[in-house]
Amino acid sequence: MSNEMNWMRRKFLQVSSLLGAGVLLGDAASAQHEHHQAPKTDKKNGKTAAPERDHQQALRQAKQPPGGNAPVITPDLPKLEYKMENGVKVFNLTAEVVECELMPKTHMGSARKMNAWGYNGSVPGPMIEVNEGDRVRVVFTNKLPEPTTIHWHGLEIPIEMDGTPYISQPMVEPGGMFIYEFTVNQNGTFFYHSHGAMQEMMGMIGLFVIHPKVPHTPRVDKDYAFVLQEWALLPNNNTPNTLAMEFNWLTMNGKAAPATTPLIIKQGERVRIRLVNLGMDHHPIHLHGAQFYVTGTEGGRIPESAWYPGNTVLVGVAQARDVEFEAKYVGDWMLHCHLPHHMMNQMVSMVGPMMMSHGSGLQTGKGMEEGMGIVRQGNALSEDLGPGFGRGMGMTTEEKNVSNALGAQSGELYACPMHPEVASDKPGKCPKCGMALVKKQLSGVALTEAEKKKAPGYPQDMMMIVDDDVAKPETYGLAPGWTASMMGMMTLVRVLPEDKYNDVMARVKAGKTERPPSTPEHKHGG
Ligand SMILES: [Cu+2]
Repeated sequence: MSNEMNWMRRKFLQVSSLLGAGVLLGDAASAQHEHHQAPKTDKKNGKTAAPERDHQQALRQAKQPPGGNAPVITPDLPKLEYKMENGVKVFNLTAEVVECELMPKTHMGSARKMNAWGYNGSVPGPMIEVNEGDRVRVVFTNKLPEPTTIHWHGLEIPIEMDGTPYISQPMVEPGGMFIYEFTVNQNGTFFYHSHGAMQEMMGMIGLFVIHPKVPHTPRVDKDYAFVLQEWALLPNNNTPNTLAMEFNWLTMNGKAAPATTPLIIKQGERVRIRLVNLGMDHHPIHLHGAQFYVTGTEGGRIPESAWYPGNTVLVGVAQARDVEFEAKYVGDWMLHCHLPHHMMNQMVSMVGPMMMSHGSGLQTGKGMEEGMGIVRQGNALSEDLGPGFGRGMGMTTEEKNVSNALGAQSGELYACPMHPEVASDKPGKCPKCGMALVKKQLSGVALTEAEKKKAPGYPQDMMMIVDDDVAKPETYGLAPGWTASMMGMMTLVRVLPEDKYNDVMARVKAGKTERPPSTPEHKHGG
């Protein structure tokens, strides 16, 4: 009994001291927050819209190299600004509901929007980038409808700052605040996240990158970071189903390919890519066209003697992996999770690739049995056993063709043996070297529709071409139809020769997107 009393008393003191340190300091910090980074809030529904992804972001970041290290570039994701106050880097972080867009509206369908939970109007949250030895203060506000905390994953900091509910701190109630403050004595790729499993699956994670005091060698020219996430979005429903065990939308920094923004690299540059995973699945991330070395984990830098080569790195749940390579070979190289279902959009059972709408909706909160795929009744083609969403969510969907690429490539292709970029649908000579063009591909119409249908499983029907709809300066010069092979947890590493690199970077700087003249203008992200 007296033990229990002691525990209660200790707990009370602990909580009240934390309240004193964190929650009650709110006013000044709150005013500063409003001034500092006011997210755009839609007064009608109280949701905060994700900030317009700025194509010049990478360039702005490049102007502020911290500690002599190459600044970290987070395509499609903002970086959290800070203010210096008496030698402390002060960040303001607000947990809130964020309406984000996995894919913009295309001519194939409406935008895929999602009501996720994130930080400062962003899912995942904005990157926090600091230097080893920094004193960091994060003024945290909770605008969610339920309590939360922030855990600093992998950081060796005092227990009071660890963000484990009740164990190290009281929950931060809706409308409440908490001040996290610590010195960072490590370096590497870390992250912050809510310490509630369901909140994590609603999107509550962000990158926390710490640069070393002395840059690692060999120095990298470009340093990128990605958060890998997965979402279960039921048809006609924009709220992630956190109970799901199967996921139909896979994102890198909050975007599903082909809406991910390609990495623009000059041939010869040394590149680091940091990958962080906090979901239900491990992701084997594969890079085309270059061998890399795994140079870091969630525990920081790996000694060079222990680096190992590869082209696929398994980024397990709650892990970080850094890979580095020299961009020797020109090309638009894919970087993607190699789980087959993670290189697709909307790929769950037979819902169908990228299908945007259905005749009838399905609410979240179906029974546990349906959600877990436990069959209760029915025959082989019943609602339970037939093609359905997830592991049999008790809902069937008629299979239908959604492709706009099937049979789109009719005719023949002729290319120059010396200049692979020269291609023509007619025989002729290369304008660059005068060599005769060689037939590379036969017509794709050799089989009749009737003949095709004899093959079991036809059509797989995975291709959708939406080049114009996702065009941005970084996609300039990609091969027509490139979006047909870009889906899910995927992006492009574009290694360009110097002249093309300069051209694309100038377009990025100018925010200039060139679309074919036939394309009707439309606003992205709207
Ligand atoms: Cu994956």
